[in-house]
Amino acid sequence: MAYRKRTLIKTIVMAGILAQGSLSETRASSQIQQATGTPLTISNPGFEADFTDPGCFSLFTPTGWTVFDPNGIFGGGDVVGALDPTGQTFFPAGAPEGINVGLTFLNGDIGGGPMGLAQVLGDTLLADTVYTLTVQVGDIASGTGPPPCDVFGFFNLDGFPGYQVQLLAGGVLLAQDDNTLAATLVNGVFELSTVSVTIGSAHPQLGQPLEIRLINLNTPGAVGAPAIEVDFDDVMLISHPAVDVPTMSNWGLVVMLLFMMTISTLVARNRRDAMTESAI
Ligand SMILES: [Ca+2]
Ligand SMILES: [Ca+2]
Repeated sequence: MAYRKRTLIKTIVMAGILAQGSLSETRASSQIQQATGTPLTISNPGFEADFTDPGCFSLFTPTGWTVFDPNGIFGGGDVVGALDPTGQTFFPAGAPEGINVGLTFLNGDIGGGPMGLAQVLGDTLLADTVYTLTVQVGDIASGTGPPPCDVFGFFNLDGFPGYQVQLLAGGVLLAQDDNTLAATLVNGVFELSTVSVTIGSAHPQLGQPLEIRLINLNTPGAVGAPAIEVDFDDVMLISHPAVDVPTMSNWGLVVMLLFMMTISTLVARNRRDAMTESAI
């Protein structure tokens, strides 16, 4: 009798260990898939394709990008370009990637609506796929650039006009970061924005080209902190096949069911043997 009880306990413990092991493996497999997803091709993702004088900015539409301008404010004091912040007060730690960052400077139509940069990719929206878009978003600090930028004098870039990082397909928004970092960003630093979306087996935009938008919300600042510029860098879009959340699913659930069935069978057998021994 004592031997049967010890066997029952050992069996239950082993089944539990197997179930836990299966769940752990499923979880680890999912983590590896997410970490080794496929990077999608983005033209000039770090704004390094165009030359900018060291410590200075240049105004142009960065290679590979277009101007996102839904309200027609582009031009005059509303411009885009690139900045090499090396050694300047704008971003004391420099660019997050390479030496340049992309800039959106809106000082002509403050409060006149958003403007920014956009890029339509060669990849199209796929079913059963997880997309993760990451972008470094910068809140530039005030300062004066070295020659040849010194002719522009001091730039008061205190404050922050807000931003959006968007992922679209066929012009339809899939997911966005709507200014979530504004609460923690301070002048002179970049922080990482992450946008993730899971596309199921059916979606109206399947097959449509993916698009990334980096938007300056152009929200008016305060006295002394006009909130003009948002900077962007190191744009990455990763995709990987959608998998079930590794909780009580797939093999983990199967093993757990077997575990429960084993317990029920052993308990029933133990009771039957006990009744038999009692009758004897
Ligand atoms: Ca860069
Ligand atoms: Ca600022």
